[in-house]
Amino acid sequence: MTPDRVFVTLGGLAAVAVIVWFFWLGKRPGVKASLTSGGYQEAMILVKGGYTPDVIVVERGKPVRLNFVRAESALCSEMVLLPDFKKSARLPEGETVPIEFIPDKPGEFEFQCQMGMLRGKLVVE
Ligand SMILES: [Cu+2]
Repeated sequence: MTPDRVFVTLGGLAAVAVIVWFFWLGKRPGVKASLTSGGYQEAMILVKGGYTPDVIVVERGKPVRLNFVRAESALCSEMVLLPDFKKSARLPEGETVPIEFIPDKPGEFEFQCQMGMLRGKLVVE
């Protein structure tokens, strides 16, 4: 291997390491739900090839309203499930579908499509 090949190889490895760190290991801070006049902690979640944002932070004990907006027709995202809160909803394309519940225990709870391919997380503090 010539020195420039070694350099390119190391550069490539470094890039892979950064990508792995960013996507799998890096701690994403999440988006804090905003408190609205009705006393709900609300967040808008875009459903399109995934959930955006995919980490929502809320406070324990206060009612939460997650507004899912599905902007695609892919079957995969037709339903959203929050198994820990026994909630699920069908998401018609283009409509805003609120899911309301009270997070009564701290922790991290996943929400997902019915096949578990799209995933997001609710962090209760
Ligand atoms: Cu799916």
